[in-house]
Amino acid sequence: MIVDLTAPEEEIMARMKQKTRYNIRLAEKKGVTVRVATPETTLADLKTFLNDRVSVFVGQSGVGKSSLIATLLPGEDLRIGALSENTRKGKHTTTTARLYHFPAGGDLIDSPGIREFGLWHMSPEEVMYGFRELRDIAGHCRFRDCAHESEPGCAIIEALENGEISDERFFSYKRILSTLTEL
Ligand SMILES: Nc1nc2c(ncn2[C@@H]2O[C@H](COP(=O)(O)OP(=O)(O)OP(=O)(O)O)[C@@H](O)[C@H]2O)c(=O)[nH]1
Ligand SMILES: [Mg+2]
Ligand SMILES: [Zn+2]
Repeated sequence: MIVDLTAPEEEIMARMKQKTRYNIRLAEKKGVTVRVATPETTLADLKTFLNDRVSVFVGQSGVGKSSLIATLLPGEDLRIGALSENTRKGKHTTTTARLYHFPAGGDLIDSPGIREFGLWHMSPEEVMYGFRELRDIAGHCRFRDCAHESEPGCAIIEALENGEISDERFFSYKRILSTLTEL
């Protein structure tokens, strides 16, 4: 069950990466039923669907997976997270998957939100690789493991000060790096 209570189903499907759609078809071939929960989905629909089977809620951080489970299972104490003030996205409140039992039958797994760009497995070096002009300049930093923060002999900081690289690109790089270390 894909949970995204922010948009209609067609829009959610259209927003998905091709690889995600491919994986969904693969899962369906193996007998997994994939459904999308949207603002139109009623609690009654949901209860009927979840009854007598093992389900897992997946969806971006902050779409309300844990909130839905808290509504379905009022006795359970789930962590619900506020959205980030800046991005209006979730802050990866649920960090591990957990299975809940319905008294009337059926199990439901709450899972940590998937990261929007699927970058969580990347190292800082791999992120830097995507920023060609930064990558070339970083090769000239004095220290090989330079974090380009305030190290002496940092070629990136020098290039920023000279205007050789744009602040925008550098901050974009920094922002992606910070999402990798959120957890
Ligand atoms: N307005 C509104 N806010 C909601 C709804 N569902 C959840 N929220 C809010 O959205 C925020 C995130 O909810 P969570 O349930 O923690 O989201 P999640 O999908 O479990 O997020 P992760 O655990 O980070 O993957 C909280 O501030 C909730 O109060 C909803 O239907 N409407
Ligand atoms: Mg959660
Ligand atoms: Zn540097």
